[in-house]
Amino acid sequence: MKHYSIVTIFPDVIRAYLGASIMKRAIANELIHVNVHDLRDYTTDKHRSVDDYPYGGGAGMVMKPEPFFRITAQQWPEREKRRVILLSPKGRVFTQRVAEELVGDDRELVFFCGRYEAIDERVHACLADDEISVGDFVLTGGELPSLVIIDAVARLIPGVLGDSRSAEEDSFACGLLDYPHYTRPEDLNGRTVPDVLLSGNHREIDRWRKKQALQVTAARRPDLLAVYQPSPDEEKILKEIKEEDS
Ligand code: 4G1
Repeated sequence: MKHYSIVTIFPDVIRAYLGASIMKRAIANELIHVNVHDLRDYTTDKHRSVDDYPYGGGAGMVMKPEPFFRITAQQWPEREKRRVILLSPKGRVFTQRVAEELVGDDRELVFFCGRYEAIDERVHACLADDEISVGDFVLTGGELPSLVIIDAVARLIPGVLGDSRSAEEDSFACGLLDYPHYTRPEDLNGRTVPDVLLSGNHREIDRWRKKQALQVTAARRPDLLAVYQPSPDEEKILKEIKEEDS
C-alpha cells in the first residue's frame, strides 16, 4: 500500500479534500494510506508558534526550523525509509513524469507544506530529499501543491480509478493534449456533435481523435509537440495539418 504523510499547520484543509470522491474511496479501499500531521503538535512553547521574524530583516515571517526537525526525528527517524518532499517555488517543476517517478518509489512520501514567506533554509538543506514546485505563481501555502501531487500520483495506482484503462489512455500520459469530447444531446440548439463520432467506424474515430489531439497541441502547446515522438501514422497526420493551415 502507498503511504503518504503531510505536515501542515492546516490539517483540516487537507482532510477536506481527502475526505471526498476518489481519494475517499481509495483510502477506504486501502489502496493508499494518508497521515495528516499538525506541525503545531511539534512545538514546545505555550503559544505553539511555528513562525518567527527573519534574520536580516524584511517583510513577512519565516517558518521556524525546530518543529520540522522534531517531527522528522519522531515520525521518520530512518532516512532510507522516507522521502521528504518540500513543496517550494524553488523546486523542480511537477509534471506527469515526476508523478510516475513518485508512484514507483517504495519509500513513504512525506510532504512538508510551507506558509508565510518561506521555510528556514536549514529545513531545505538538511531534511528535504526532494523539492517540487507545481508552477510559477505565488501562493499562500504548500497545501494545495501537496494535494495536487498526491492526486496525480494516487490515480496512477491500479484500482484507484474505477476503470483501469483511463489512467494510461489519458492524452497527457502520452505527451499530447486531449481531443474534444461530447455526450448527449446530439444537437444542442444547433450545435451538433461531429458526424464521425456517430458513424460507428472506430478506425475513423481513432484517426479523427488523433488528428484533433495533434492539432490542439500544435496550436496551444508547441513546446509539448517539439519533444513528442510521433509514429509514422502520426507523421502523416502532422503533414496533413501543416498543409491545411498553409
Ligand atoms: C517567490 C508556488 C515566492 C508557490 C516566487 C508553487 C512564488 C509550493 C509552491 C513564491 C508555492 C514565487 C508551489 C511564493 C509556495 C512559502 C509558503 C512559499 C508559500 C510560498 C514564484 C509563498 N509549489 N509558496 N511564496 O509563492 O509554497 O509548491
